[in-house]
Amino acid sequence: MHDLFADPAPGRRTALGPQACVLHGFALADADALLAGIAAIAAQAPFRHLVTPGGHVMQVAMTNCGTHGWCSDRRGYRYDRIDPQSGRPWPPLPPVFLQLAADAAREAGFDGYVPDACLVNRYAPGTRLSLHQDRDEDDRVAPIVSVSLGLPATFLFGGFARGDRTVRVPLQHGDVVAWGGVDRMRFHGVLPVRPGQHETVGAQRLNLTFRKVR
Ligand code: MD3
Ligand code: FE
Repeated sequence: MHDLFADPAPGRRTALGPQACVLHGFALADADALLAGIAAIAAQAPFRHLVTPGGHVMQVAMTNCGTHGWCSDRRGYRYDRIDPQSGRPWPPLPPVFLQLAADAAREAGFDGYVPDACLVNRYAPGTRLSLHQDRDEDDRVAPIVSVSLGLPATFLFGGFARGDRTVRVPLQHGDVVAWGGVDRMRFHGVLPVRPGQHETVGAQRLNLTFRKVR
């Protein structure tokens, strides 16, 4: 594995594949509004550690907004309109979330992007996300747009088989990644988040992933 790039300036972009790119700093101007949105969502649908079908508790804490939320339990992975913890619908996508996702998707070459789900991931220091594909969405071509906030992290950008080589992609507060089309089904993961303090977000990394589920 090698580092794809060191620390590019906001406004730059890095191509990861034909239809995958990093938009460095694209969310910086909206970061505070996004953080306020996350706090409001978490007040309605608190972060929780889901159990995998194999019975493991996930290190990443998760919640959702939008018409569909990603859920996992002993029965499997799925999207559900109802938060199983509260019995109520997930909070709606805040307008600033929808606008940022559409703007980033357009910048990355995907016009008219209207996601119906946003999975919110929270990483404490030491937390990792193992290599996986996102395959629970009906639409496997529409882009997924991801926004990184708080502590930096290193993404693993892989191929179409689990054993394919991976490239390390450093991501920091305000970076946006969009990947769709031919790159949509790549394996990916996150290395353990290193301990630290972010000046506005504190000792955690937050990640929004926008998806088109239905
Ligand atoms: C896709 N989240 O929630 S998203 C997930 O940072 C998830 O929380 C991660 O994977 C997170 O399902 C990563 C950004 C990302 C980065 C590189 C990729 C997605 C990628 C490379 C290939 C495909
Ligand atoms: Fe994923």
